[in-house]
Amino acid sequence: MSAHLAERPQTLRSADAQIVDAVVVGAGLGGIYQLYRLLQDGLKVRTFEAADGIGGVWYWNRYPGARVDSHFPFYQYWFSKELWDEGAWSERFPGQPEIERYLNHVVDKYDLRRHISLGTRVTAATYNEETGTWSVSTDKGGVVRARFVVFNTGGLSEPMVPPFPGHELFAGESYHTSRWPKAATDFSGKRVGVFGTGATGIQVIQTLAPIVAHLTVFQRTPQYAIAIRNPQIDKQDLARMRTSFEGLREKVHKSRGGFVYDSPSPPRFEDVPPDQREQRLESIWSDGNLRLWSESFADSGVNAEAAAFVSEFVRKKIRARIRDARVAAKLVPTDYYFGSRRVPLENGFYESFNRENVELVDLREEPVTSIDATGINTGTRHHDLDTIIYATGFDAGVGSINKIDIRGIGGASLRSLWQTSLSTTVGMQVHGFPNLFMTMAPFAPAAAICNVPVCVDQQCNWIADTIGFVREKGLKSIQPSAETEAAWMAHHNAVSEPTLLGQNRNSWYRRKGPDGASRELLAYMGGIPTYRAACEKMRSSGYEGFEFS
Ligand code: NA7
Repeated sequence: MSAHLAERPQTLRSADAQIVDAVVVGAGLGGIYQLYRLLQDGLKVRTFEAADGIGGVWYWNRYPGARVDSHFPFYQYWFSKELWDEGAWSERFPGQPEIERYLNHVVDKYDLRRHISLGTRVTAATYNEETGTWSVSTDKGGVVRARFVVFNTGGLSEPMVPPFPGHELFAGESYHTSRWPKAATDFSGKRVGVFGTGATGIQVIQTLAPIVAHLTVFQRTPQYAIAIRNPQIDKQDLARMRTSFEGLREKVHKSRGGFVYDSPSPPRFEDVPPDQREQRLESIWSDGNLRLWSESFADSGVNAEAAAFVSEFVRKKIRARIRDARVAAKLVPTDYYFGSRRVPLENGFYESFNRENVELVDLREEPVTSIDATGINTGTRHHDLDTIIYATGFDAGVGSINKIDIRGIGGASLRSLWQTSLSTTVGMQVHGFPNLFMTMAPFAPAAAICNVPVCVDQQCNWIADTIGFVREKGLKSIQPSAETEAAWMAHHNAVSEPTLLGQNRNSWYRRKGPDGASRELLAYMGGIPTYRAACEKMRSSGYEGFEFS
């Protein structure tokens, strides 16, 4: 127990609550490393995880075709060379089962399981100003008291199901991709409808198209998807991976998006002669990963002319793969730039629409009017279905935290505060909520503009260092001042809003209001190096601009 927790409030009897130094909420990629790091630092930690297993999104998203879209060897932990060397990856883009196995391996290797309460959802966390501690309640009825609480609850974990009229009347099976059952599901011979053509919907559609009797795809916004190249990883690849750790770790942490490409920094659009631009994009396209998003031209994220050029390049790629020009016209985006929304990877998605058993319904032309016992009504048509799959995404950035009743100084509710004014300091703390930390939260690159294991590594380390600082100095609490938070938000808005991604209001990178209107831009677009420098400055200055008690 830490020295600070010895000063418990009079009202707390030891029989009332378990006492630890820190509570970690979530046992996904972030939570696992957060727990490991805090244990390494000598804290007593309790982790709560709502799921019955380890893995976070890699536990929940076990839908057909689920696969990571960060390429080998970048989607893994960066904290241990030994762990890195044990990596036994089989594909360049591993599937969900392989990543779930990896995360379970990490938990067992470092004997973390005994610190984790599975099947236990945190429902509330209340700060006590007098003691500088948090009381964390769970749905199992227990209360744990801790100096620090860290929400590693994931930026994309609270599913969104559209409130279509009558959806509860459907007599067949319905699934949301991120709450997929563990029991095997057999779709052969079934008439299946899929809502959503984001990264998830694309994976589901291309996987089910050859299996089902009939597939109806309900599309609202067409995507610019990149054709994936996903070869097997062989022994030589793994051997090369093992020799690359140190150099790669340094480079990846300085990179813009959490990947390192074996190529010079991209040139600006105007610096590439017009007759060489297409050739440049062809060469990047053949990589079959997300590189086209970040490396086409140095300025493609802010220069509309460059973005238009890349967009047309991808449109041509899509059109070339679809036989029916009318179907192609529906699948090709025309009203936003490539890269101004999350870019999905695909593997046969477009060819799915050349199949007799696959039908595309453009919801912009014929919106959903209702769902009934036997299927979905759009426009004047009825679609008979046995199964509806909702690949409709998440309450991004805030959903998983807002589900918990978090009360800070003076009993202020974080959920209510964020309803009117969403703000964080470097995406990891919030003024008014001392000793509370979070990863993958709004206004950091980790809000999904970065290869997650890289950004989460940096965030978990910053949080652990900050907690270490408070403990070393014998302080009770730390929180950013209101001015520090306002300054971070002003910086975020200044660097993120002017980008093409910032200007596209039709994307989950922006929080949606209760009225469906697009609100704050969640993703920090200033790049990982700038972000890391800002965090490091806070740490090395002894948390200048923070308040202590
Ligand atoms: P996304 O990318 O948020 O995609 C959700 C999809 O669902 C998208 O095509 C949406 O259309 C569609 N959607 C959402 N609501 C509706 C309604 N009401 N009607 C019809 N269609 C709807 O989530 P994913 O799970 O695919 O991917 C999330 C991230 O996980 C991904 O970016 C990777 O980082 C991994 P819209 O585009 O909003 O018109």
